[in-house]
Amino acid sequence: MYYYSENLINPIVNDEPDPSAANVLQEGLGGQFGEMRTMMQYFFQSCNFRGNAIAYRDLIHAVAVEEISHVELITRTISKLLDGSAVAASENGSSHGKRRSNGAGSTALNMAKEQMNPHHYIVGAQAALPVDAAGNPWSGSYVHAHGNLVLDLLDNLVLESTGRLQKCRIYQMSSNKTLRATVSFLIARDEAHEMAFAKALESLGVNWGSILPIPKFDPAEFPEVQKLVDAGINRQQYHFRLDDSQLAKIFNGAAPANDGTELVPMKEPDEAFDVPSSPERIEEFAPGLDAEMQEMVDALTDYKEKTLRKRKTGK
Ligand code: MN3
Repeated sequence: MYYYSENLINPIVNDEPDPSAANVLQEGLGGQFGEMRTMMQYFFQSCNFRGNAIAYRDLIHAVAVEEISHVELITRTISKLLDGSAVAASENGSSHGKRRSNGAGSTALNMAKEQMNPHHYIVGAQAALPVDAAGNPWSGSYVHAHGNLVLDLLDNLVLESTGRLQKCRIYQMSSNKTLRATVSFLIARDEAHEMAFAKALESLGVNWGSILPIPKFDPAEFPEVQKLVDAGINRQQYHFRLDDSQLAKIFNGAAPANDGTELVPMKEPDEAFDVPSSPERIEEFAPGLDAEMQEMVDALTDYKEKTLRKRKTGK
């Protein structure tokens, strides 16, 4: 079973809408080495696990559960970068100005035609899609669950290293703070996951020497990542379980980066962050409630708020 807590694993930072930045970030969500693949690959590997090497299964499962929150974080980041981009463009062009209605003759979504992926406006309502940066739909064929423990761990290390490499490239494509905050967090966490799978292989006889992490870079060129590394999140792994996990049997001691750092197993991250709410988008008919339906929604919201207040205060 799974339980949910309405928190983000990292905050989404405010900046201007940027549809091009949103589009390159799609590679990190629905690309061949993106978060949707890591989530599904580790999930299938842990569900299909055979034999009694439970600590290895628990380690793979721990990362699978964390990847769900990465999918959530990057999806919301892409949506944040898209949200309001059509209104911003039409205000800049000053041919339309502010509007509350999308009446006949309106070209509120005029800018969508010129975007890298107009599906962000036609199919989604200025929101993320399960596709890569070239618009290809995510595919289950990306998922590798070989049934062979060593091969699965090697495959996972390649996946994390490639994901981290691609995110370092995406970081250099935009200085937008919304994009950089999320990408930097994912670069730091990919490093932790490289350590997790490398440590598991180390426990089976591998000596990594000095090849990890992949890629290596000058921290001064990635200041947002360095801040997270200084806070130690690139050496932590969480298991997110209400019952017990054997994660710490493998994820402990010297990091396989062999740089003098230690691995830190944890139940959950030290901090959790608010999930931002998304405004209505009249030009996208989202959520598309008319006055009558809105009244019913308001009544329900009122009811819910009143019930919650009653439960808390007894009044
Ligand atoms: Mn991830």
